Amino acid sequence: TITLPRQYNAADDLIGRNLDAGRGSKIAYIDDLGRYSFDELAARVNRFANALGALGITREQRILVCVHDTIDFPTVFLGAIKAGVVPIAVNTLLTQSDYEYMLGDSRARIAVVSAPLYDTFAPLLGKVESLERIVVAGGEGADSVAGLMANASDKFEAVATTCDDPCFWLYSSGSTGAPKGTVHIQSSLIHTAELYAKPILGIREDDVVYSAAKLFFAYGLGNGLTFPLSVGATAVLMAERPTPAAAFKRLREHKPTIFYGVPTLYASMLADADCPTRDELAIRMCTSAGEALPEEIGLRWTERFGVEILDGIGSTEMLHIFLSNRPGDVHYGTTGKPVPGYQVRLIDDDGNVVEGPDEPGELQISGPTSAVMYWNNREKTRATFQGPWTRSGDKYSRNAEGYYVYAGRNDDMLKVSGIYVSPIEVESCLIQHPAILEAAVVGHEDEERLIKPKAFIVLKPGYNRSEQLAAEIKAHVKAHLAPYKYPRWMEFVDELPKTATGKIQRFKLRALAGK
Ligand code: 3SK
Repeated sequence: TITLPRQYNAADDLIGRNLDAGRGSKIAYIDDLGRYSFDELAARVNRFANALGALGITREQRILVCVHDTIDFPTVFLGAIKAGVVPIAVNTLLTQSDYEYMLGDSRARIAVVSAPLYDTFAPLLGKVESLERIVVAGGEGADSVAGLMANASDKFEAVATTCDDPCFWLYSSGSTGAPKGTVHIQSSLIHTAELYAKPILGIREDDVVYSAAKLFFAYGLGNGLTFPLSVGATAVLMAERPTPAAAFKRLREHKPTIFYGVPTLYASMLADADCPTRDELAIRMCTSAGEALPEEIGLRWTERFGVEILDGIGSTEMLHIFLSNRPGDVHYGTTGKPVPGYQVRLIDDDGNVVEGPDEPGELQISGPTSAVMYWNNREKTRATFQGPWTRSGDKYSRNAEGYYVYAGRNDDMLKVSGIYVSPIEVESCLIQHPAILEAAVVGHEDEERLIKPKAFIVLKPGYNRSEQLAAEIKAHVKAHLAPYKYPRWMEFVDELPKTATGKIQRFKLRALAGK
């Protein structure tokens, strides 16, 4: 690991190192509306830090950041950190009630939200006690990011935080209970670059990077913010949904050299008729995380583009990737080996360390980027952060050659396109539909061997099974939960398999579902 000075401000470091290296006029970011040099980024960050001061937001207070991938994201996120204010980056795809919970839990004083999300947040002003103001990113006027920055100075002395001070939060979800505010400290960001991005990915100043995973995810935050800033590379930001067409456009137009994706996107890009040829692109390295990359997708990608995908695993709690394949040593179908600087171990059901090959155990990680706690949640903090070890909830085995192989979750959580989905949350939504008596949701593999939710439904008497009813039920879930959570398949059954005490036997449903 690296040694940081006691007084350390992550935003000051990530911006300042580029100015000190004479890269002020080099392009730091390209978004859908423009190109921004490191000098411009530094000025924006300082203006936003000053604007927070003008709003009376002070050190250690929190702001919620629900912002699409545009220049406003690094501006707001780093501006807050530079001011010692703690930004909480949240998923832009969630529902009003999700945001209401997060605002109440965090007691964020302001929410900075992209213009298209304003209507979702507006009713929460006056409803969530701590929320004083909504600031619009990408808008105009007094309550926009641009408006607040217009009269603010572009000079700002970084707040003298220590390397152990709170820096930012991300919300992490579990199979039960509310999402947990995962508190990261100032030293964590740069450690992810020093341990993973530089030595494993080999990121360099002359790289142009493009992450299909958004900045509000821990994976995207490293990919599109920490890593490029750590070496002075250029990052391409894209506000829209990461469809194959949107990704092809950026890959063709900006010729990134590093592409960070997730398995679902790699699969759909390969299946798309407009998939570029090798000569159209400049990618030299690709990464995958979020869910295990099926071997077949990795092989097909490498065959088409002549470039390896480094499959790895990280977590919101560990901030970025701690187990990864290496360039020139990619074993598709495995998640590779531990990233130096992290220790991993597998723990069996009796609490013993698994020594032998091919034996499953829970993956636990120790390393300098671990979050320090879940905010306001002692019970779950104690269950996850155990001394130097952080429990992942993932089951893994290690093969005879030392490569780690994913073996499912310890809980019932599903990873859908790289995002956690709680089957229990989907079930609770399903049973609010008037036709449904009981519901159970499990993971089911699609034709690309990627997991999506499948629902088993028992209808109330008087309702008939039909395609139309299935479509209505899917629409009901999409309307009430973040849309990626809806069950892609629906099977009507007479009853659900249960234990003598009435607990749903998900393993039986998983077998029925085909995985
Ligand atoms: O999903 C992952 O594997 C991941 C990777 C990097 C950072 C965060 C996460 C959750």
